[in-house]
Amino acid sequence: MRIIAHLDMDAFFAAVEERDNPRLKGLPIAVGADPRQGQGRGVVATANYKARVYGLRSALPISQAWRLSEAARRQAKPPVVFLTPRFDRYLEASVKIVSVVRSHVPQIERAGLDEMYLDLSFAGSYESAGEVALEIKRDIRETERLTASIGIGPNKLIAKIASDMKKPDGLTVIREEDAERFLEPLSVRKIPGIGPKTEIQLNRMGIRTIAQLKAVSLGRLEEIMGKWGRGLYEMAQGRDDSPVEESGEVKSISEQETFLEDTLEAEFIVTRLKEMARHLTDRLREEEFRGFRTVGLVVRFADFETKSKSFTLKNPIRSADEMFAVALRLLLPFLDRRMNPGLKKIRLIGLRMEKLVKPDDGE
Ligand code: TTP
Ligand code: MG
Repeated sequence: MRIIAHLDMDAFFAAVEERDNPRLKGLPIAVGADPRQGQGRGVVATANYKARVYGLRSALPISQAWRLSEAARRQAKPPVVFLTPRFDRYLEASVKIVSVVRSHVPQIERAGLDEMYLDLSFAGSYESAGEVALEIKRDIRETERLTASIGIGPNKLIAKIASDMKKPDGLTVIREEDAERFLEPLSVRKIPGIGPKTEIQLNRMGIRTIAQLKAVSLGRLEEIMGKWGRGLYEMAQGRDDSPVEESGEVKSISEQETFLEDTLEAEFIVTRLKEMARHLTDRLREEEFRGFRTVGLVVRFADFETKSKSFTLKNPIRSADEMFAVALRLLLPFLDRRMNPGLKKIRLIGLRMEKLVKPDDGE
């Protein structure tokens, strides 16, 4: 019998900020782009639970977040404290949380900066697994002063959905025999991989809940979803055999920046690119990779048209300078008519490292 847990930190970036700065205690907080009195661009990375009461959430445009905060202020409620992200702090916290969890569980799989899967099969029963989860939660609270929510189930799918049920600071245990009934009333959107577009597509066919999805035949799902149909069919029944495995945990590391103003000023953009390369290679070292072989660049123009390019090298890149050199070659055509015939201004650039090389990978 497998017993799997999914652990996800609560309002992660905001929680780290609140912990690090006692003056923020109890206030609504949003971490993300600078709101600039409502003129800011970019989005909210995350909001703490106090700010979520005002309607703030991840990916909300920062200008809207500002308006929600101002509306609260007019009702004599505390306005939102807006903070810019400090990724190095979140990464540091993430590394520590992983080591706390490892001291309780031998087999874990990191699934992001603030989430991971744990194989708790060794506990032998759902009761014992629940106790292990409570110990882990307590340990994280005591050593890191942060709260996590944990879901437990017969596989990664159920565990992942369960961890989201009682946020923040929750623990939800779904036994194998209860898994199908647990899923049935939930929105199809709860299934990892079903995003807004697929949700709309399914809704149009009258499929809103997982129970309704379950009633669709495999053949029909394959017709609608193509290759993904089978996976979806399995998940609708609550089945997921994928193992908790460490390998390939982090596939890429990326960063993006929305400029304060759309611009085509080469010197400015190149300087930002250089800074991002430096920052990314720092993260590479902190994540203990030896290097990477693919550089990816995303350019979003003022009209939101978005282009991406990547370049893969034979030998791993290790330094910021090497990364910058490759990134610059990818960027330059977007600054002139080669890849930007209308000479449109640029709104955002993103830089990504892929094909990450681990210390134990042979060359
Ligand atoms: P999540 O776990 O999705 O969100 P959260 O931890 O802030 O809140 P919850 O309690 O609901 O789990 O993401 C983890 C971190 O990743 C989050 O703190 C900020 C970052 N993030 C973004 O930068 N942009 C996004 O759109 C999302 C969803 C998250
Ligand atoms: Mg989280």
